[in-house]
Amino acid sequence: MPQPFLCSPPVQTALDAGRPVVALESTIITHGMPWPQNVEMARGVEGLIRAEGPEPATVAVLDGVLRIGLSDHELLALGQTQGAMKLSRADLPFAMATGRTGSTTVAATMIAAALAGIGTFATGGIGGVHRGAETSFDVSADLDELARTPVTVVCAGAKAILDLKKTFEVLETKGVPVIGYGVDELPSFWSRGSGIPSPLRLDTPEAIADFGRMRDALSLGGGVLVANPLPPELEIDRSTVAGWIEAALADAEGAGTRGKDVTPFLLRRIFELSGGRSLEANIALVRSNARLAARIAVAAAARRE
Ligand code: PSU
Ligand code: MN
Repeated sequence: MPQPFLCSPPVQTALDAGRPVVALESTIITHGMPWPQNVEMARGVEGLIRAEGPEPATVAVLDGVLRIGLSDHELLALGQTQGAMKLSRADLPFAMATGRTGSTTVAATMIAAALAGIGTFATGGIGGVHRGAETSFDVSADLDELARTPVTVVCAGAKAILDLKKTFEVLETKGVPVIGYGVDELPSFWSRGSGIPSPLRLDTPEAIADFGRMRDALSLGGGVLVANPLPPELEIDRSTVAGWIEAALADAEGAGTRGKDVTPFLLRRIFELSGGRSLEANIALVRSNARLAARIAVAAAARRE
């Protein structure tokens, strides 16, 4: 069996030279944001990472090939694709074996990054324990992936549509370190606070790189979650967000939304209810996470030299 993935030429060159690379997910492009803001966001984020030094590597499955790093043309095409699959650990190899096109969630992007030797990954918010999980059992595969795959994931916390307390309890049980970046309270995606204390706190990219090295030295395996609050000028008040979430959850219930469709449905509904404000905040937080991930990747590469 040949190598099951294909790196773009710039990503391959960077990896061969030992230069830093930052992985990016693509579910946010196909299922998390509307066209054309999705492609604008994806291009902007790649540019920000390059400006910090590392090479960006957006991950997706195109016609059955697991691609690590997309050309601008491919990014544009993916952003306009209707009916792309949303791929996690279970269905990534299914899409590859059957020649399908799909975007990768946090879990599947971590798998791809680890395969290619990329240690840092930026996203918006991870999946987690859904509200009502005590009856629906809806818990994102992202949490198990963080427990098993050695990649540092920079996010703005878990999406506030989830049960955040349960989400962070599960991460603690699984031994996933959760680091508040420069803050004592975890962010909740659209807002800087959540009422949940940061289990750990670090204040610089260098300190995060040092922490990663210590984990490597102990052969702990598994990932690290860095929770980076969005810029204060774009955060949305938690009580305002709470109102949109209540309404969106009621609509999802009414529409009988289940499983993989829940997260995209809620994000779309909240976008409508917020008059686009949630999208503006979402783009700002992804950009901020990309910049931080780039700096962590640079610090980690400097420590390997
Ligand atoms: N963050 C966003 N938009 C998204 C997602 C995260 O701002 O669309 C995606 C991520 O890819 C995450 C996925 O892995 O939602 C979680 O989906 P689920 O809850 O079905 O596991
Ligand atoms: Mn789910």
